[in-house]
Amino acid sequence: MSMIALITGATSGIGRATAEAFADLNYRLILCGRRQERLDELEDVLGAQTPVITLAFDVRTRDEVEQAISTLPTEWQSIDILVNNAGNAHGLAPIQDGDPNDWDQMIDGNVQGLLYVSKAIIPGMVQRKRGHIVNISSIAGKETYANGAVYCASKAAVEALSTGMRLDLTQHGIKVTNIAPGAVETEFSMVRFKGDNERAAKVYEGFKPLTPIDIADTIVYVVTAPAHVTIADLTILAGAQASATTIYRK
Ligand code: NDP
Ligand code: 8X3
Repeated sequence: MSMIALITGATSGIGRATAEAFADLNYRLILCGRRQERLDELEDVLGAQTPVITLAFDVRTRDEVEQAISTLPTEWQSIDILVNNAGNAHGLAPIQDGDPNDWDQMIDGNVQGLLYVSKAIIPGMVQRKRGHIVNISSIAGKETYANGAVYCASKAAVEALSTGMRLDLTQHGIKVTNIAPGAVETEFSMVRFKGDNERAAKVYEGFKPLTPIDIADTIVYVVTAPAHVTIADLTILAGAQASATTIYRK
């Protein structure tokens, strides 16, 4: 039987590209996000290629996460690969001007949400003694930058969780990979700047940013590595990027 992969944040950007790449491998897909119309469209398009189930839930709400995952039919419950990708930045402001609502979205979504989804899936992996968890962190989890304290803190937490999960789960036959992308052109900056198109576009001006496919290709690489190989931690930057904030623009 083909692998079963659950991807959070599959309705856009890195998650969507990963769903497409996994469909090319004929993996069975459980695709998650909040936007039902996008999930329906994904089911139509990728469902023609491979079996697809979609689950609409907000990762920040523990009951919603547990309820949604509990609806999976028995034959879909043996999840082989979990891609913890859902997340976003909200705002870019000095800490003294930060909006606590933005902080809640980042901490609850990027950290708590990742934990709630993981908790719903890891015990089954432990029982089956197999599985692979891919956590999407960020270069922001390795380097804190000005005006980004809370987003960077949320991604630093993802880095710590990846390490902690690996320490706890390797003995149960479960691999854990942390992926830290640099600047990837997705809806990320539109969300960060609350729909301000112009400001979002500026983030990617003057250099060639990473594409979601670049990250999806990396995820395929890590999940198809031989059984005796664990790719623990990968940082992927744009070619013109030397650090989170050092980008050589023309
Ligand atoms: P997008 O905004 O394009 O995609 C974000 C995805 O996360 C969407 O599918 C969205 O779905 C989902 N999502 C966000 N919040 C929630 C929530 N509360 N509950 C459920 N789903 C949620 O951004 P990216 O593809 O760029 O981001 C994917 C991941 O990559 C994020 O964790 C981000 O932090 C990380 N990352 C991004 C980088 C970049 O430069 N773009 C660089 C490094 C890391 P929906 O709205 O339908 O719920
Ligand atoms: C997204 C990359 O550098 O904009 O995590 O924070 S960055």
